[in-house]
Amino acid sequence: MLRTAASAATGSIANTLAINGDRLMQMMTDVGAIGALPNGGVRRLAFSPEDRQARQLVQSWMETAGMTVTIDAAANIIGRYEGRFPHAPALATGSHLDTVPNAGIYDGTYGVLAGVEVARTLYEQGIRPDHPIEVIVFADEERTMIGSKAMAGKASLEPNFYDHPHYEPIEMGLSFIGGNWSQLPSARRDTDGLAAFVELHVEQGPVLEAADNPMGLVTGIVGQRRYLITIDGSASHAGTTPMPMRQDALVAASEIILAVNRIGNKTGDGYGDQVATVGAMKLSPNVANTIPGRVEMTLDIRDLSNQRLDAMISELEEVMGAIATQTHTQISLKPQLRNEPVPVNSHIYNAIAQVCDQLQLPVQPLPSRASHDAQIIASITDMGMIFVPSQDGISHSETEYTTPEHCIQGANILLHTLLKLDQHYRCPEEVTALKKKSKV
Ligand code: HGY
Ligand code: MN
Ligand code: MN
Repeated sequence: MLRTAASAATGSIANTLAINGDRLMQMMTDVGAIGALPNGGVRRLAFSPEDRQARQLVQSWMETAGMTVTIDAAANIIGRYEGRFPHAPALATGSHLDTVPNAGIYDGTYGVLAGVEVARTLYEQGIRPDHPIEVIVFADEERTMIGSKAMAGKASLEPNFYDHPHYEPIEMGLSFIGGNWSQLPSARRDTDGLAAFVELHVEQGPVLEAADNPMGLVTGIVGQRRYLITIDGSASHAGTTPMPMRQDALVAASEIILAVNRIGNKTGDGYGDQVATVGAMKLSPNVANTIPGRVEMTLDIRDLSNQRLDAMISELEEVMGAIATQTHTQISLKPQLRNEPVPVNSHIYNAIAQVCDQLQLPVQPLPSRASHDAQIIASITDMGMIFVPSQDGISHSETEYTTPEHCIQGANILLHTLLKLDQHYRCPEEVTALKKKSKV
């Protein structure tokens, strides 16, 4: 017998409905084994065979959870659990399965699998919400965010925008996991197809643990800008080239890295929350007895304020101009990614807070200093985020860890938040039906 979400969400919420915690943690272990590294970490780069394998496994679990599964042109997997009103906008959740080169098993994967477990719980309990519930696996969150950007209609349609010395062309990557570059614009969703998007994620930072491990009520997501910095000097003999005659690209790069660090550490005048990182570098020809002629390196800056991000970039451009003159090199800055800082929607924030209160879980409001697909999807629908604590605040590392208890608590918060939002957003058909009834 199918029950409506309203009937499932009434009564004392704390002891009615709960996800199957053992099954969630088993799914985490199974996906964590795909791309497992000898050091206990995981490598599941976007568009890799491991990425494809994990996606296929999750798709099979979605089908077991009574969901229909589609893949859009941006290779986003969309699992859909039908509601009572099939034409109503969907309540969506999800995250990503791709990882950084040396990752833990929680970043992204946890939010995807918790969403699948929520749908399976509703399916097994015979609960049919008013709205369809969708679980989305976004393509390539860690580098280009092309999945969520295409869904929000914000992806660059220039393939070379995604070019990077370490990765294959975007067209190949997408088709390897079921996408289709030539149809990319078709991945865009119109705003009335989604009622809300709620992402569940590990905090990846130290704040919740320092506050004795409450659940995280995310207030907003920082803005992020990522660039490829290229420095061109002149590769010449390390023995015969006098120091004053050198155009050493690595010396210029080192000066830039120290300037980035200085800007990241600025305080006063509103500064203090920003971060700035050079995380990857490739130099050539990269041999002991030749002066480096070229350096390519990444720049990643983040802050809750766009004005401060603008100011940081203009300060850095000025400094790079001076370094180029001083070192007789050419320096260029190519934008690779830009995410706007976004606040969460207050009614979703309040729904999460009410559910935590009803489940008697302590909470802590905090901004997300990591980027997430949620901040891209925020441009086409209402958005909220739930965090669970990260042990030692570590992520993007093999020592990333969140306790099973926190994982299960977070998934139950997601379950009940979606049921609460199911009541919050009225379905158009339901409103029509109610109106008709009242006319009788
Ligand atoms: O970079 C980030 O914040 C995310 O992990 N992709
Ligand atoms: Mn993530
Ligand atoms: Mn990440």
